[in-house]
Amino acid sequence: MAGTIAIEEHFAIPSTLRMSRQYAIDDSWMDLQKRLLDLHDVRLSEMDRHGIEIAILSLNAPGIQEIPDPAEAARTARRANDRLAEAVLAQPDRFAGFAALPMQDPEAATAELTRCVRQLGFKGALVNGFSQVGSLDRVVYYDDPAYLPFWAAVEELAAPFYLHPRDPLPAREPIYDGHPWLLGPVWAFGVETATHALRLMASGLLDRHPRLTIILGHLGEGLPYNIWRVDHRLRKSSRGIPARRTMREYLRSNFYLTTSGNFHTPALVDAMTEIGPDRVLFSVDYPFEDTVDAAKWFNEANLSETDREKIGRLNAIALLNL
Ligand code: GRE
Ligand code: ZN
Repeated sequence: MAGTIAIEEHFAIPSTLRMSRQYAIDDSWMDLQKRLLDLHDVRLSEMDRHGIEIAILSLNAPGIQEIPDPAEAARTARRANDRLAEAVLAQPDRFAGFAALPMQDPEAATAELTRCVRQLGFKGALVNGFSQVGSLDRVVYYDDPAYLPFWAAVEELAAPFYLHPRDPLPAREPIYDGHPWLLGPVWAFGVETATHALRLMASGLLDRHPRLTIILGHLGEGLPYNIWRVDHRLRKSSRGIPARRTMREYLRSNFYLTTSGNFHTPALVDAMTEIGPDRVLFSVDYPFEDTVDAAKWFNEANLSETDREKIGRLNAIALLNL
């Protein structure tokens, strides 16, 4: 389809570039670097070739979340967001931005999100899972009560929060020892991110802040397929869960899912069935995925043209006020 909007599309600045190296396939690192740093030439021509009118851009992962010093995290986030603002200003009809946030310090994250939304015109934030804080082995997840004022600000700004994957720390996840092929986008990204999303839901955060919007990529990181069973077992034994509603209710009222890197129609149909066709958004995951794979699959998928227009364009326009 023409006029597609893509939601999870990444760039890098020189100081975050190396973080993507481990994810380069075979000898693609030179090319991946070029594509991550490029905010014009190849990026726009790929979009043109595949009918993508607008890309919502975000920093590469784990990005700011991997920088344990809060002051350095805040500085790097500002630098990345300023670079992104420049790119959006140069192509305001083709690009929009999601802010990178220094979640190591909830107050700094709130200030940077406010600056990005109010002054730079960004559409929300994209955060790469847990943050390392103070030292490389100390991690924090955002159901921590220290983040309640941050979430209040996110709700007040009406800014969607994209919870994007990162790998778990090896020291905390011995299940991957000796099986490095299961790390990253193959498997570990999805498990890590789905579990973080369930923590946010189960913590009661969405009862306190019912107008929060959280976006998940990769068609929901497995959650649509498993959400009934999660609630089914919670109904039998809830173990003192703080949340007042079922996890499926939160999924349907507070979440949006994108097609990034999951170009498979049965998975899309399952996501649409669980969450509804108004809460699914097209995305590629450029440059970690090939635009041609995403676009060809999406254009040919067995969907009604009404749903294709919604997922490809209209839902994003409504959610992000484009
Ligand atoms: C992503 O941003 O989702 C991503 C990476 C690295 C490899 C694959 C992938 O950051 O999908
Ligand atoms: Zn991504």
